Amino acid sequence: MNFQNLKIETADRIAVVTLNRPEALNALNRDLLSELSTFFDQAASDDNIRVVILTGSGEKSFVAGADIKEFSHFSQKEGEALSADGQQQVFNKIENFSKPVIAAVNGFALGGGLELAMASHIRIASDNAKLGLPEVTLGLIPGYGGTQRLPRLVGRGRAAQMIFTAEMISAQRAFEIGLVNEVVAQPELLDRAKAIASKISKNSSVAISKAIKAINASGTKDGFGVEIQSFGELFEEKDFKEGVCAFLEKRKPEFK
Ligand code: DAK
Repeated sequence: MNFQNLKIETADRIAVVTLNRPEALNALNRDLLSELSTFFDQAASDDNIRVVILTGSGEKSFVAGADIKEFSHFSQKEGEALSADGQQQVFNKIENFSKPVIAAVNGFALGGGLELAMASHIRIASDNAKLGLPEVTLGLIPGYGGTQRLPRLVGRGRAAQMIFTAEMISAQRAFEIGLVNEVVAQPELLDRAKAIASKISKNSSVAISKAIKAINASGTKDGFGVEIQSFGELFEEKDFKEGVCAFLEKRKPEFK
Protein backbone atom coordinates (compact mmCIF):
# COMPACT_ATOMS: atom_id res chain seq x y z
CA MET A 1 0.00 0.00 0.00
CA ASN A 2 1.53 3.33 -1.09
CA PHE A 3 0.20 6.52 0.45
CA GLN A 4 1.29 10.18 0.51
CA ASN A 5 -0.32 11.14 3.82
CA LEU A 6 -0.15 7.89 5.75
CA LYS A 7 2.73 5.78 6.95
CA ILE A 8 1.84 2.13 7.42
CA GLU A 9 3.95 -0.35 9.35
CA THR A 10 2.67 -3.88 9.77
CA ALA A 11 4.29 -6.38 12.12
CA ASP A 12 2.90 -9.26 14.16
CA ARG A 13 -0.48 -8.75 12.48
CA ILE A 14 -0.76 -5.23 13.87
CA ALA A 15 -0.89 -2.32 11.41
CA VAL A 16 0.29 1.01 12.79
CA VAL A 17 -1.17 3.76 10.63
CA THR A 18 0.50 7.13 11.19
CA LEU A 19 -1.36 10.15 9.87
CA ASN A 20 1.45 12.14 8.38
CA ARG A 21 0.89 15.83 7.63
CA PRO A 22 3.14 17.30 10.34
CA GLU A 23 3.23 20.73 8.66
CA ALA A 24 -0.51 21.05 9.45
CA LEU A 25 -0.47 19.09 12.72
CA ASN A 26 -1.93 16.14 10.77
CA ALA A 27 -5.14 18.02 9.90
CA LEU A 28 -7.59 15.97 7.83
CA ASN A 29 -7.78 17.08 4.22
CA ARG A 30 -9.61 15.31 1.41
CA ASP A 31 -6.52 13.38 0.25
CA LEU A 32 -5.77 12.07 3.72
CA LEU A 33 -9.40 11.04 4.27
CA SER A 34 -9.49 9.33 0.90
CA GLU A 35 -6.28 7.42 1.71
CA LEU A 36 -7.70 6.36 5.07
CA SER A 37 -10.80 5.06 3.31
CA THR A 38 -8.66 3.10 0.84
CA PHE A 39 -6.47 1.73 3.63
CA PHE A 40 -9.47 0.35 5.53
CA ASP A 41 -10.93 -1.19 2.36
CA GLN A 42 -7.67 -3.01 1.72
CA ALA A 43 -7.04 -3.93 5.35
CA ALA A 44 -10.50 -5.53 5.62
CA SER A 45 -9.39 -8.51 3.52
CA ASP A 46 -5.71 -8.53 4.52
CA ASP A 47 -5.08 -11.59 6.69
CA ASN A 48 -1.81 -10.06 7.88
CA ILE A 49 -3.77 -7.42 9.76
CA ARG A 50 -5.78 -8.30 12.86
CA VAL A 51 -5.69 -4.96 14.68
CA VAL A 52 -5.18 -1.39 13.46
CA ILE A 53 -3.56 1.37 15.51
CA LEU A 54 -4.16 4.97 14.40
CA THR A 55 -1.74 7.65 15.54
CA GLY A 56 -0.34 11.00 14.41
CA SER A 57 3.19 11.84 13.34
CA GLY A 58 5.36 13.72 15.81
CA GLU A 59 4.82 14.25 19.51
CA LYS A 60 2.59 17.29 19.36
CA SER A 61 -0.54 16.29 17.54
CA PHE A 62 -2.76 13.32 16.82
CA VAL A 63 -4.98 15.33 14.47
CA ALA A 64 -5.68 19.07 14.88
CA GLY A 65 -9.06 18.75 13.17
CA ALA A 66 -10.30 19.02 9.65
CA ASP A 67 -8.10 21.16 7.41
CA ILE A 68 -9.51 24.63 7.97
CA LYS A 69 -7.75 26.05 4.91
CA GLU A 70 -9.45 23.47 2.71
CA PHE A 71 -13.05 23.86 3.91
CA SER A 72 -12.98 27.64 4.38
CA HIS A 73 -14.91 28.32 1.13
CA PHE A 74 -17.44 25.50 1.26
CA SER A 75 -21.12 26.14 0.48
CA GLN A 76 -24.05 24.45 2.29
CA LYS A 77 -24.21 21.80 -0.44
CA GLU A 78 -20.50 21.05 -0.29
CA GLY A 79 -20.59 20.97 3.52
CA GLU A 80 -23.49 18.50 3.60
CA ALA A 81 -22.03 16.34 0.86
CA LEU A 82 -18.62 16.19 2.49
CA SER A 83 -20.05 15.51 5.91
CA ALA A 84 -22.16 12.61 4.62
CA ASP A 85 -19.35 11.30 2.45
CA GLY A 86 -16.74 11.59 5.21
CA GLN A 87 -19.00 9.93 7.76
CA GLN A 88 -19.72 7.04 5.41
CA GLN A 89 -16.31 6.57 3.85
CA VAL A 90 -14.14 7.00 6.91
CA PHE A 91 -15.75 7.48 10.32
CA ASN A 92 -18.57 4.90 10.07
CA LYS A 93 -16.25 2.59 8.17
CA ILE A 94 -13.85 2.65 11.13
CA GLU A 95 -16.59 2.20 13.72
CA ASN A 96 -18.01 -0.77 11.78
CA PHE A 97 -14.63 -2.19 10.78
CA SER A 98 -14.57 -5.92 11.49
CA LYS A 99 -11.15 -5.69 13.19
CA PRO A 100 -10.42 -3.59 16.29
CA VAL A 101 -9.14 -0.06 15.74
CA ILE A 102 -7.15 1.57 18.56
CA ALA A 103 -6.55 5.33 18.53
CA ALA A 104 -3.19 6.15 20.12
CA VAL A 105 -3.84 9.83 20.81
CA ASN A 106 -0.37 11.37 20.94
CA GLY A 107 -1.19 15.08 21.30
CA PHE A 108 -3.91 17.45 20.07
CA ALA A 109 -7.12 15.61 19.14
CA LEU A 110 -9.37 18.43 18.04
CA GLY A 111 -12.56 18.58 15.99
CA GLY A 112 -12.38 15.94 13.27
CA GLY A 113 -9.34 14.52 15.08
CA LEU A 114 -11.30 13.77 18.22
CA GLU A 115 -14.12 12.47 16.02
CA LEU A 116 -11.63 10.07 14.42
CA ALA A 117 -10.53 8.87 17.86
CA MET A 118 -14.17 8.48 18.92
CA ALA A 119 -14.98 6.40 15.84
CA SER A 120 -12.18 4.03 16.89
CA HIS A 121 -13.07 1.19 19.26
CA ILE A 122 -10.43 1.92 21.91
CA ARG A 123 -8.67 5.18 22.83
CA ILE A 124 -5.34 5.43 24.66
CA ALA A 125 -3.86 8.89 25.23
CA SER A 126 -0.41 10.21 26.00
CA ASP A 127 -0.16 12.45 29.05
CA ASN A 128 0.38 15.56 26.89
CA ALA A 129 -2.78 15.00 24.83
CA LYS A 130 -5.41 17.71 24.63
CA LEU A 131 -8.88 16.86 23.41
CA GLY A 132 -11.71 19.09 22.29
CA LEU A 133 -14.40 19.96 19.79
CA PRO A 134 -13.72 23.61 18.86
CA GLU A 135 -16.15 23.73 15.90
CA VAL A 136 -18.44 26.39 17.40
CA THR A 137 -15.49 28.80 17.49
CA LEU A 138 -15.54 28.49 13.68
CA GLY A 139 -19.31 28.87 13.44
CA LEU A 140 -19.79 25.12 12.88
CA ILE A 141 -20.84 22.05 14.81
CA PRO A 142 -18.99 18.72 14.77
CA GLY A 143 -19.72 17.20 11.34
CA TYR A 144 -18.07 13.81 11.47
CA GLY A 145 -20.32 12.19 14.07
CA GLY A 146 -19.09 14.11 17.14
CA THR A 147 -22.52 15.22 18.35
CA GLN A 148 -23.60 11.56 18.34
CA ARG A 149 -20.52 9.72 19.61
CA LEU A 150 -19.42 12.11 22.36
CA PRO A 151 -22.72 11.89 24.33
CA ARG A 152 -22.56 8.09 24.12
CA LEU A 153 -19.08 8.08 25.63
CA VAL A 154 -19.33 10.78 28.29
CA GLY A 155 -23.07 11.53 28.69
CA ARG A 156 -25.13 14.35 27.22
CA GLY A 157 -24.32 16.96 29.85
CA ARG A 158 -20.55 16.65 29.56
CA ALA A 159 -20.79 16.44 25.77
CA ALA A 160 -22.89 19.60 25.69
CA GLN A 161 -20.37 21.43 27.88
CA MET A 162 -17.42 20.37 25.71
CA ILE A 163 -19.20 21.28 22.47
CA PHE A 164 -20.70 24.59 23.70
CA THR A 165 -17.55 25.89 25.42
CA ALA A 166 -15.16 24.48 22.79
CA GLU A 167 -12.67 24.04 25.62
CA MET A 168 -9.87 21.53 25.32
CA ILE A 169 -9.57 19.05 28.16
CA SER A 170 -6.44 17.29 29.40
CA ALA A 171 -5.74 13.62 28.89
CA GLN A 172 -6.27 13.07 32.62
CA ARG A 173 -9.71 14.73 32.50
CA ALA A 174 -10.57 12.71 29.38
CA PHE A 175 -9.72 9.57 31.35
CA GLU A 176 -11.87 10.68 34.30
CA ILE A 177 -14.95 11.15 32.11
CA GLY A 178 -14.44 7.97 30.08
CA LEU A 179 -13.39 9.61 26.83
CA VAL A 180 -10.11 7.67 26.81
CA ASN A 181 -9.43 4.28 28.39
CA GLU A 182 -5.91 4.92 29.64
CA VAL A 183 -3.30 7.67 29.90
CA VAL A 184 0.38 6.81 29.56
CA ALA A 185 3.62 8.77 29.31
CA GLN A 186 4.20 9.99 25.75
CA PRO A 187 7.23 7.72 25.03
CA GLU A 188 5.24 4.66 26.10
CA LEU A 189 2.12 5.34 24.07
CA LEU A 190 2.77 3.18 21.01
CA ASP A 191 4.18 0.30 23.05
CA ARG A 192 1.08 0.31 25.22
CA ALA A 193 -1.22 0.41 22.20
CA LYS A 194 0.75 -2.44 20.64
CA ALA A 195 0.55 -4.47 23.86
CA ILE A 196 -3.23 -4.16 23.85
CA ALA A 197 -3.32 -4.99 20.14
CA SER A 198 -1.12 -8.02 20.72
CA LYS A 199 -3.46 -9.39 23.39
CA ILE A 200 -6.42 -8.89 21.08
CA SER A 201 -4.67 -10.53 18.13
CA LYS A 202 -4.32 -13.82 20.05
CA ASN A 203 -8.07 -14.13 20.54
CA SER A 204 -10.63 -15.37 18.03
CA SER A 205 -10.89 -12.78 15.27
CA VAL A 206 -14.28 -14.05 14.20
CA ALA A 207 -15.61 -13.68 17.76
CA ILE A 208 -14.13 -10.18 18.00
CA SER A 209 -15.75 -9.12 14.74
CA LYS A 210 -19.13 -10.24 16.12
CA ALA A 211 -18.40 -8.44 19.39
CA ILE A 212 -17.79 -5.22 17.44
CA LYS A 213 -21.11 -5.66 15.66
CA ALA A 214 -22.98 -6.31 18.91
CA ILE A 215 -21.30 -3.48 20.81
CA ASN A 216 -22.11 -1.08 17.97
CA ALA A 217 -25.75 -2.15 18.22
CA SER A 218 -25.90 -1.38 21.95
CA GLY A 219 -28.48 1.25 22.78
CA THR A 220 -30.43 0.58 19.58
CA LYS A 221 -33.70 -1.34 19.58
CA ASP A 222 -31.95 -4.29 17.86
CA GLY A 223 -29.03 -4.50 20.31
CA PHE A 224 -30.05 -7.63 22.22
CA GLY A 225 -31.24 -9.28 19.00
CA VAL A 226 -27.88 -8.64 17.32
CA GLU A 227 -26.11 -10.16 20.33
CA ILE A 228 -28.36 -13.25 20.29
CA GLN A 229 -27.92 -13.81 16.57
CA SER A 230 -24.14 -13.22 16.62
CA PHE A 231 -23.77 -15.48 19.65
CA GLY A 232 -25.63 -18.28 17.87
CA GLU A 233 -23.65 -17.91 14.63
CA LEU A 234 -20.37 -18.37 16.49
CA PHE A 235 -21.31 -21.96 17.40
CA GLU A 236 -20.84 -22.85 13.72
CA GLU A 237 -17.31 -21.42 13.60
CA LYS A 238 -14.05 -23.38 13.81
CA ASP A 239 -12.78 -20.93 16.41
CA PHE A 240 -15.49 -22.03 18.83
CA LYS A 241 -14.50 -25.67 18.44
CA GLU A 242 -10.80 -24.82 18.83
CA GLY A 243 -11.42 -22.58 21.88
CA VAL A 244 -13.47 -25.23 23.68
CA CYS A 245 -11.10 -28.10 22.73
CA ALA A 246 -8.11 -26.09 23.92
CA PHE A 247 -9.80 -25.46 27.26
CA LEU A 248 -10.69 -29.12 27.74
CA GLU A 249 -7.20 -30.23 26.67
CA LYS A 250 -5.63 -27.66 29.03
CA ARG A 251 -3.69 -25.88 26.28
CA LYS A 252 -3.70 -22.43 24.67
CA PRO A 253 -6.07 -22.12 21.68
CA GLU A 254 -4.59 -21.61 18.24
CA PHE A 255 -6.99 -19.55 16.23
CA LYS A 256 -6.36 -19.54 12.49
N1 DAK B 1 -6.18 22.98 9.59
C1 DAK B 1 -5.16 23.46 8.85
N2 DAK B 1 -3.97 23.79 9.35
C2 DAK B 1 -3.78 23.66 10.67
C3 DAK B 1 -4.80 23.17 11.51
C4 DAK B 1 -6.06 22.81 10.93
N3 DAK B 1 -7.06 22.29 11.62
N4 DAK B 1 -4.33 23.15 12.78
C5 DAK B 1 -3.06 23.60 12.71
N5 DAK B 1 -2.73 23.91 11.46
C6 DAK B 1 -1.46 24.44 10.97
C7 DAK B 1 -1.30 25.89 11.36
O1 DAK B 1 -1.97 26.72 10.43
C8 DAK B 1 0.21 26.04 11.28
O2 DAK B 1 0.60 26.15 9.94
P1 DAK B 1 1.42 27.44 9.42
O3 DAK B 1 0.56 28.58 9.73
O4 DAK B 1 2.69 27.39 10.23
O5 DAK B 1 1.61 27.17 7.96
C9 DAK B 1 0.71 24.67 11.79
O6 DAK B 1 -0.38 23.77 11.63
C10 DAK B 1 1.12 24.69 13.26
O7 DAK B 1 0.02 25.19 14.01
P2 DAK B 1 0.18 26.40 15.08
O8 DAK B 1 1.30 27.28 14.70
O9 DAK B 1 -1.17 27.01 15.21
O10 DAK B 1 0.59 25.58 16.38
P3 DAK B 1 0.31 26.00 17.88
O11 DAK B 1 1.11 25.10 18.72
O12 DAK B 1 0.49 27.48 18.06
O13 DAK B 1 -1.24 25.69 18.12
C11 DAK B 1 -3.27 24.37 17.93
C12 DAK B 1 -1.71 24.37 18.05
C13 DAK B 1 -3.71 22.95 17.68
C14 DAK B 1 -3.87 24.84 19.27
C15 DAK B 1 -3.67 25.34 16.81
O14 DAK B 1 -2.95 24.96 15.63
C16 DAK B 1 -5.12 25.28 16.49
O15 DAK B 1 -5.97 25.85 17.18
N6 DAK B 1 -5.48 24.62 15.36
C17 DAK B 1 -6.81 24.59 14.87
C18 DAK B 1 -7.69 23.69 15.70
C19 DAK B 1 -9.05 23.66 15.12
O16 DAK B 1 -9.86 24.60 15.30
N7 DAK B 1 -9.32 22.65 14.32
C20 DAK B 1 -10.50 22.56 13.54
C21 DAK B 1 -11.63 22.03 14.39
S1 DAK B 1 -13.09 22.08 13.48
C22 DAK B 1 -16.59 19.10 7.61
C23 DAK B 1 -16.68 18.12 8.58
C24 DAK B 1 -16.02 18.26 9.75
C25 DAK B 1 -15.30 19.39 9.98
C26 DAK B 1 -15.23 20.37 9.04
C27 DAK B 1 -15.85 20.24 7.84
N8 DAK B 1 -17.23 18.96 6.40
C28 DAK B 1 -17.94 17.76 6.17
C29 DAK B 1 -17.10 19.90 5.38
C30 DAK B 1 -14.58 19.49 11.21
C31 DAK B 1 -14.12 20.64 11.61
C32 DAK B 1 -13.10 20.67 12.63
O17 DAK B 1 -12.33 19.77 12.82
